[in-house]
Amino acid sequence: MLLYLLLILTCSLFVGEADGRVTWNRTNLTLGSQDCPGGYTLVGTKCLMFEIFASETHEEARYFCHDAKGELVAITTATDFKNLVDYIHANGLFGRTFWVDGRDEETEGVWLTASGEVVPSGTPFWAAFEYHQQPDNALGNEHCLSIPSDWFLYMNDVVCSNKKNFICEATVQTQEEAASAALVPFGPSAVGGRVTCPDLFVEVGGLCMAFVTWAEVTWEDAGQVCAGLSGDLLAITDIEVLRALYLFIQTNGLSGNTFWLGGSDQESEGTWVYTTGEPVPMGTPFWGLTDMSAPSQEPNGETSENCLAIGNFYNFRDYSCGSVFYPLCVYTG
Ligand SMILES: [Ca+2]
Ligand SMILES: [Ca+2]
Ligand SMILES: [Ca+2]
Repeated sequence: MLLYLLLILTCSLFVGEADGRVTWNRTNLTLGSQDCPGGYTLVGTKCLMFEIFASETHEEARYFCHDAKGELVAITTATDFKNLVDYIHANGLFGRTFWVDGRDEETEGVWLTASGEVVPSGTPFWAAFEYHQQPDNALGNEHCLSIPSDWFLYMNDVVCSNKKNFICEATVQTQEEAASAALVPFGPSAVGGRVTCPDLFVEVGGLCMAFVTWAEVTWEDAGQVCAGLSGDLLAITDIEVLRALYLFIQTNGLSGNTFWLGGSDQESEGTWVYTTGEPVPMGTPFWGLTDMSAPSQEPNGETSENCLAIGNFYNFRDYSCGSVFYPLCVYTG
């Protein structure tokens, strides 16, 4: 693909030199940041088409996308997911349920895209209530992947013969996508090589974190504990850091613990800020869901819950600041 782009680039420069009157330039000929095939819109690094007037089964939706020289959109990184959710909100598309690429009909519980890529499991992708996370194959034959607005666009497995709106992704790569694919492994830790952390801290998502599982304390005291370690309560602003943290917790025997983060709305109800002064990102894919029978999204505690913690499935939830959890510190030096 890179070679192809280089070829196009070379050709366009050649055209420019060969004929001064030619008004083409590189942006006309390559898939630049504004350029997607007809009908497609650039969302993050992907060219997407939102089918809001068609309602099809998962299979029919797939054929529709093929006809449009695409495939159902594959969500394989937390950043892709966040870009998609943000775009849906920003463009008045919220309120629908969309099919996206992913099925587990070959092997129950093994979620693959049409091209055979693994659909990531867990947080921050799949809908998580307090004690339950999708996929659940609830009807016994839920083998297709959807992002329903009534579950705040978190992933859910549903019956493939349902009819839904859907999102296609152009199968040609954008320049940005080709560039980001070249940056392997993905994520903050890939930038600038390995991070060296002081004692008690471990590198997660490019940050030095301490999981203080020897002190179960209030939010206020958790901040003091972190200060004592030359740190601060962790502020998560990048969804890739939440993903890296989730994977670290799952693979290092830390699941089941609840940790304080540095977010609070104590100063002004509903305005969530970290102790670092940065705003706490709101909505999907950061904050968890409550009450599967009538879903709503955290934060939900109004003035009785003003402090941010992560437990169970490790999406954001507000708790009473007087609850006792473990501090999750980030090294500030
Ligand atoms: Ca389900
Ligand atoms: Ca509150
Ligand atoms: Ca809450």
